[in-house]
Amino acid sequence: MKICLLGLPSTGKTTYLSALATHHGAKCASKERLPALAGIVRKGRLTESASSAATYCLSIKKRGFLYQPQHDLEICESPGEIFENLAIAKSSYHNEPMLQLLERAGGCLVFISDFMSGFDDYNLTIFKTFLGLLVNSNIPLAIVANKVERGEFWLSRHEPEIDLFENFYPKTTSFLRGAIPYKNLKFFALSSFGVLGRRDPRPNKVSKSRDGNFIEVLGDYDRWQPYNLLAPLYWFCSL
Ligand SMILES: Nc1nc2c(ncn2[C@@H]2O[C@H](COP(=O)(O)OP(=O)(O)OP(=O)(O)O)[C@@H](O)[C@H]2O)c(=O)[nH]1
Ligand SMILES: [Mg+2]
Repeated sequence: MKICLLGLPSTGKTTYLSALATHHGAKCASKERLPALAGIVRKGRLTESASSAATYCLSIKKRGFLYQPQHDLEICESPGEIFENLAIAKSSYHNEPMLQLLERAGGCLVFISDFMSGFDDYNLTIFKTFLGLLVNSNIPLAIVANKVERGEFWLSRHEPEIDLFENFYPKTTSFLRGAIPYKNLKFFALSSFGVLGRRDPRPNKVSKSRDGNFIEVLGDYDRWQPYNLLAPLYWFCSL
């Protein structure tokens, strides 16, 4: 199954793939192998924003049951600019790279990492254009609140749909609920960095200044416990 990984620049898409590669391994014969990305987070490297989409393969099996089929996923990371472009260019003609990316897609994973009032209209515009481009309106959409290890969002991780999306982006949330069949829309909370421990909910991250920019990288590698990495992927496989 092909899954498109979408979101604005710096929402943590490549870091997510790197966390998946490190924590869950991957095996697949074709395309770029996900393990190529393992180590990016560990080294605190700033990931380059790619100019074109890159595809990685991952096989997953749900643990804890006697028999579970294996699912082979092709995760296709889109450069943030392609998603960002939806805010300004509304026609299919101006969104050709997005249309190509969506071909054969069995699901879309959309990352949102900033929850600030004032961005509801911006997100609404993006999602209106995006849904207009979807030829197959039955594609399942997992809307993911990323970087939720942050203190102000950590408690919202149990009910991200209500406490994050509905709270910060009410118009966007209600638009999505109205436009997408209930069974094809789900909201998740995720953090590739996680917190320091079960009894230590401090975010496992440090802030650094790089090339004049302020960035956040993983803090303590030995205590690295990402939060909810696989949940959206399991959901796609269960539909
Ligand atoms: N706090 C926090 N920061 C994160 C997390 N995941 C990624 N980041 C940081 O977010 C920044 C952007 O991460 P990327 O993975 O490069 O983002 P991207 O979505 O791939 O960006 P583009 O490829 O440019 O679209 C980096 O500084 C990461 O260290 C997370 O779970 N928590
Ligand atoms: Mg990236």
